[in-house]
Amino acid sequence: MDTNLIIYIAAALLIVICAIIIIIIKKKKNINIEVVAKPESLKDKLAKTKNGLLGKLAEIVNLRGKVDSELMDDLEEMLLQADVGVQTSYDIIDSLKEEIKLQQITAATDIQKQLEEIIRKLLLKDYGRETDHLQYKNVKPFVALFTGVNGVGKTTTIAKLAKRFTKNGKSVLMIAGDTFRAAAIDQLAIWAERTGADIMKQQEGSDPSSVVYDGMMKAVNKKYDVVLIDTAGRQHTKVNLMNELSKIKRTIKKIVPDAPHETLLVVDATTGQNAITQAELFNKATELSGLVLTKLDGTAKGGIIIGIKHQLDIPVKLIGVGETYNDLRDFDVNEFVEAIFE
Ligand SMILES: Nc1nc2c(ncn2[C@@H]2O[C@H](COP(=O)(O)OP(=O)(O)O)[C@@H](O)[C@H]2O)c(=O)[nH]1
Ligand SMILES: [Mg+2]
Repeated sequence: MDTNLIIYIAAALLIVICAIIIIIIKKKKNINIEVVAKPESLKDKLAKTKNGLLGKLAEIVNLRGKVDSELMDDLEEMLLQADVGVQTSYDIIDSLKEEIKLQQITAATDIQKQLEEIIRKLLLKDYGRETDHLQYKNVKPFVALFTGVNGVGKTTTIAKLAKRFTKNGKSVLMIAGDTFRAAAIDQLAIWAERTGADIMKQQEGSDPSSVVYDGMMKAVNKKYDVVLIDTAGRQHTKVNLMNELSKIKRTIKKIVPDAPHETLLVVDATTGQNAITQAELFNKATELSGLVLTKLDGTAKGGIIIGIKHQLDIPVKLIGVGETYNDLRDFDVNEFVEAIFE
């Protein structure tokens, strides 16, 4: 055969093979692309709280013009309305007065930067430089127990968290410990399917500790990375709540002695100071390791974050700022302060 012809055929074959390889790579890439909406910035999500604080601040500063006791009273009222909490608001105003004296500030317009720094310092003092994220490193299975009253966002938070873990290649088992209503079990099962997690469930009305036991056994035997336990929100009395939560915890510990690694109370930020009351009640019933503050997107009461650790000494670990998977964020002091003040 003519050597030229052989070269032509070889070149043509090479082009065809390259084209096939490119098509295969492109197809694979397409499959792997996950369609996730671009996360909105925290600033957008916290717009209502920001307006409640900064919008109000601008009004007050314009009205008063100079630094005096009336300005201070207005600022304290503003913090209280944003649900910062009585003691924390008082402490912030106290620090502000000191700063004003120290730096000899006379114009009300210079207050904003001072207030921002005081709140940042207060939060950094409460939280340390490191943010208090979930303690899931170096433990397997990582076990997180979710508690909280009805409708605060426990099941949704579990779904968002499950998605975060499965996206990173971790195996997740959800346990349907809310056996109070059949709908609660079904809701969790749907989320498990959507997020690529597995679920352990029993029928409505069964003992929560029994399903927790089965789930924990499965998690250990099948070597799951993460276990997320849902619980019922409705409890008739404090005594019931206390008994049920301690029984669930004892059951978990029978199988994994150092678990649960996180006992999280989910609270709805829109309920303001009521969230603090719930945290106090639950913390008495069972030792909490952290809080999840949900629905911060829909409220001007986001100032509650500023006061909560100060008042209760329980850190906010996660914040919920909407209903999509992207809307569960680790709580970060600097990111929060910047979202509110800039
Ligand atoms: N806007 C908003 N809605 C949320 C958030 N978290 C939960 N929800 C909604 O709150 C409602 C109750 O949530 P669910 O998880 O069923 O509460 P549970 O009873 O504590 O399990 C649902 O409609 C959720 O979509 C959040 O961070 N922002
Ligand atoms: Mg639920």
